[in-house]
Amino acid sequence: MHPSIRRLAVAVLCALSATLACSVAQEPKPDEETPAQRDARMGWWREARFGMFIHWGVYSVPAGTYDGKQIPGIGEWIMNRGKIPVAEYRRFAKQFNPVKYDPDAWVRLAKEAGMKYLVITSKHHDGFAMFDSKASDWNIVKATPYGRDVLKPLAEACQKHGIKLGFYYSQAQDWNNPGGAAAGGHWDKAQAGDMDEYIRNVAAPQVKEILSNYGKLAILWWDTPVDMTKERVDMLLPLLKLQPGIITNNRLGGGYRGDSDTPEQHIPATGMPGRDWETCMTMNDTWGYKSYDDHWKSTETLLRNLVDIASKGGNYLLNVGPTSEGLIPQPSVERLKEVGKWMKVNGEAIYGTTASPFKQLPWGRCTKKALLVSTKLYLHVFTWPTDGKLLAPGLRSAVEQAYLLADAKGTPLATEATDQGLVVSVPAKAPDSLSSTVVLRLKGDPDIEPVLLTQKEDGTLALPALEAVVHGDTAQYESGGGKDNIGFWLNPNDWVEWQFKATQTGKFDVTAEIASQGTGSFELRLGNQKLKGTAPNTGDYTKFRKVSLGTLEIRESGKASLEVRPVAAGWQPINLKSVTFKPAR
Ligand code: FHN
Repeated sequence: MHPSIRRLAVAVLCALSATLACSVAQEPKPDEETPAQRDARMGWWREARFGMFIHWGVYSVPAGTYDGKQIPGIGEWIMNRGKIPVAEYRRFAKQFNPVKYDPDAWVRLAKEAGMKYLVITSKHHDGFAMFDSKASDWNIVKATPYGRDVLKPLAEACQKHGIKLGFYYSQAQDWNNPGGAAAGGHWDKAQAGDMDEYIRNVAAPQVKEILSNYGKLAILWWDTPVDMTKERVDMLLPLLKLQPGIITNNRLGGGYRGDSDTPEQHIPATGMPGRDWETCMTMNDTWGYKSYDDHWKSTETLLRNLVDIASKGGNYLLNVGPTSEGLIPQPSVERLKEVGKWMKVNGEAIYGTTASPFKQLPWGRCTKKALLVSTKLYLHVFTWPTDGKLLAPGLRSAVEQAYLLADAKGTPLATEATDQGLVVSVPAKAPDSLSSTVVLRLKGDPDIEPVLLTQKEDGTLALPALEAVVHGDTAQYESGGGKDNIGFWLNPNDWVEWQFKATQTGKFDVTAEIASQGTGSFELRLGNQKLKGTAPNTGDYTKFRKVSLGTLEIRESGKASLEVRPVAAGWQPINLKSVTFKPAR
């Protein structure tokens, strides 16, 4: 099924089950909350912007290897991927003895990195509780030589160092407790059982335990809501009342949207306007420890991800996967310390900031902070200008102050208002090769004139999906996982438009990059000219083909707009990556 259609179906089902759930589920929030109450509840989380994810469990013992073979995939899934029988997997617990576990050091590391909260797997899909549980003996106290609850001292360390604590809990997927493997498939009859009973007798009591026994909890992080009907959700949702003010994500299921959306391993190109969101990401390729995964992201990548996410209004939940001895891998420690060094100087440009008012910046990113009568823009410069001139494109506001965040003295930088926008004169050398911050304090709200796309010197005009203005209900810009296109284009009344500044007139050959599983027709409109097009059936919504659409004439210089509109009759969705004009030969 086309992914867009599947998503629509899921959305419809979710909406439907959310409506039905009203009569059953007692969602304590956000229905009963005013927007101001919600803002107050989410306040610390929006301020924080950066948190630590910890995937830790029995899977750190095999650490990616079972029966002498390296098991492909993420480390915490080894039981499932290796189809390890329950009794055999349970033997790994006998070797789980994290004698080097130092929760205080973990929390100090998170704090040193500039993180404000952490979320640890209290129970992952292998069903192993990292806490003392009365609901199942498959827990760290009863099944390991270590014999102690690891969450308790972590909660204490968080409390001591002022770090908010969250628990991850896999509510629907449990490969050890009978009935919990329904969602992920069985491979051992020991897993057989009834999922409702599993939720009633294991998941719900355990959620009650983690919400009751560790003091103030900031976050409950659900995961993989497979087969979570509203009846099952109803067994868990009321428990949240045990922790007033708790923040939950969107992965409980049953139509419950929670407080935050959770893009995983990617950063949405245009953020998620109107929603709180948090990208969770690994530092290498696995969440749970794998002894041979050395595919570490560089500090530069991690740091720029953090900046990128903040510039789109989201949080970054960055993962570490400790070993079975209780150590956070050294490459993670090093990177976190380096990020922390940067945060010491530049943290002001991350914490409590909101999304960039610029659509795109060729040299980096921007974050924003509204003050009483002024606004601070933080220009995060990844590519330092070689000519010492940094252009904030289209910025028309009066500048009260401009300086480098790394300059403790706050030496003023010269600024100049130009046709293109505000130009800041910066020193020849970047203060930080990873990302340097230029602060602009503006009078009032930023006044930014949108910068129009324009033709290249040879007359070529490139109109990429990211720059399109989308009109309608379903069509939207999609990115990540090889996508960079307008997709989800189910409604033939939706249309897209590019505004551009024509500098060269004449006739142009027009092409478009399209992926589709049908041959829907559409129309390009430029002023009163129209051009018909038919999508190629590329067989896959991620396989794009360039199609020639014919010729259009740019008749005069200046502002213009190109529209792409479906032809309603027989419309079949297309994914549109770009439209290009090239001077006709
Ligand atoms: O299956 C899990 C995975 O192991 C990991 O915990 C991630 C983290 O977001 N969540 C699930 C996949 O979405």
